[in-house]
Amino acid sequence: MAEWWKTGIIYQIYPRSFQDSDGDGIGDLNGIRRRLPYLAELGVQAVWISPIFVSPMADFGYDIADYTGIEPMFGTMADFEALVAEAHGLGLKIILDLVPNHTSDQHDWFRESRSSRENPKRDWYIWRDGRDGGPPNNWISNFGGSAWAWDEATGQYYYHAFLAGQPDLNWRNPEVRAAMHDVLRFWLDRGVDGFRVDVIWHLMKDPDLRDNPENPAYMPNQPDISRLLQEHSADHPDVHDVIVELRRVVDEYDERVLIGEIYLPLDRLMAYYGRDLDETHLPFNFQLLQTAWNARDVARVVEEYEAALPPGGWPNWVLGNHDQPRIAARVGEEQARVAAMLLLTLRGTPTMYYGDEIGIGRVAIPPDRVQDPWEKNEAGLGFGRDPQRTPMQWDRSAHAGFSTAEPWLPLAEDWPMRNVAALSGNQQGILSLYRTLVRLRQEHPALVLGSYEAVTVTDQVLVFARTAGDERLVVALNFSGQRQTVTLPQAGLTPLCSTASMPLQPFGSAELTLEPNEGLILA
Ligand code: TEU
Repeated sequence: MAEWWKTGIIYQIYPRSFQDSDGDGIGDLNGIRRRLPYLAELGVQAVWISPIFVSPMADFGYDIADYTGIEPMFGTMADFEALVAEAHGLGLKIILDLVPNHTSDQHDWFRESRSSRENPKRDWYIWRDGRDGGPPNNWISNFGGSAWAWDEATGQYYYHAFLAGQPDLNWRNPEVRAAMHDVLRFWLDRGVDGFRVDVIWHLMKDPDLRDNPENPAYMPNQPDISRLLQEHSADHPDVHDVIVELRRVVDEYDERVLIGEIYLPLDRLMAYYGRDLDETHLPFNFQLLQTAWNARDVARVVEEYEAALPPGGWPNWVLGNHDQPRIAARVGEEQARVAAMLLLTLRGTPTMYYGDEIGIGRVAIPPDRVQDPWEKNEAGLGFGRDPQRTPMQWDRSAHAGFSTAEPWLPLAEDWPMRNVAALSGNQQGILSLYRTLVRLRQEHPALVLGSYEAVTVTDQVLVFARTAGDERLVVALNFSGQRQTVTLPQAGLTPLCSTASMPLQPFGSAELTLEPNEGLILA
């Protein structure tokens, strides 16, 4: 039997936006508990929950003030333990979001570190003297501006790859590594099934803090961070040693998974499987988020990714997360269905993002409701991540059944029609399509464990085959709004599922006509 993280689907929850249980307009753990049966019925295997630890919420939980405490806004440790127990009872795994690159500036470690230059925790963070009256080097924060904050009291700068309220830990200090290993064990002891590790490629930086080079391809409409190539501030060769150590901790326990969040080109990404597959089990593959949405580019990305995988490295695919525009906002409602079919039929573990299964699309955030600190720092440039973080839409009751209070972010306008209850009764709806696709994965091992082989690629259509033993399934995806005809590898195939809103049409020949925006699975 293959490992659960190879055969199953991962479902990401942004906890502030999934389900509120206490009427403060912000989702919480007891809300997630209430919706576990929905997730089990949807057929996903694991739930990855964005950070739920004590946090001042400057970056909505990605700024942690206590790694082993539950944020009171989300609930209590008892609520968390109940969540894990109930999830396990339903056959669902729980993956936590570990943010080891930086803490909150409210973390006790940082309070101590900044209290004096002599403090034993001074070296837990990256402190430096300034250079020529300015910061120690030219590094830029991911949210814009210098990545160095001046600390008046001790007369030095500290480094923050993200907000000033998110100081980077010094992973070259063995005490930091040991402390973080204890954090992992704390949660693994409580039955957690794995971690998604935030910005794992950032953990080690150039020890000499050399200036980053200019990015020759920088365009003024890009974020400030893109002015420089992150040559010395991230993806340092030494990072692999610390990931091997993290993996060893995870491997002290049975059947756990280590997932890395990594935004890097393919060749660099693959190094995060580890030389002996001893780093992350799944280095997140964001290729589909970064490629143009057309048959040729998607086919090329799949081909290149498959070719780049190290021997034994298990593939994975991501179609959305809390940082990236939603798939339906990007490619439109019709192509979002094709994308769903692609995600669930490619070779590799799929990660779904909450709300994509009901096709949440573009949500306009009025200026007075902006929450994302990045949008506040670099306003009006369209980098804001709030549109992909709006509340889940459950039913027609007030606030879409998400909360009894006004939610922290607005709901998508079409929520009265686009919600789980309404779509559950609609055979043609996107939720039914997702359910069918998940069921087909469960019924057809070829879709999970089979090989991938591109069959036909045109400007508009991608046809590929998934083969395991004597089972062979063919997937044909029309990326265009026009009807397309392609020749299949053989005649006499039977359609199993179509994204088009019409009954399956049996056909006998090898000539296949796809309706506009139609994806088809055939056996
Ligand atoms: O994101 C990492 C990251 O690189 C982001 O800057 C990402 O590129 C950006 O949001 C646009 O896609 C992770 C978390 O997922 C994000 O929510 C956090 O803000 C960030 O780390 C800091 O912890």
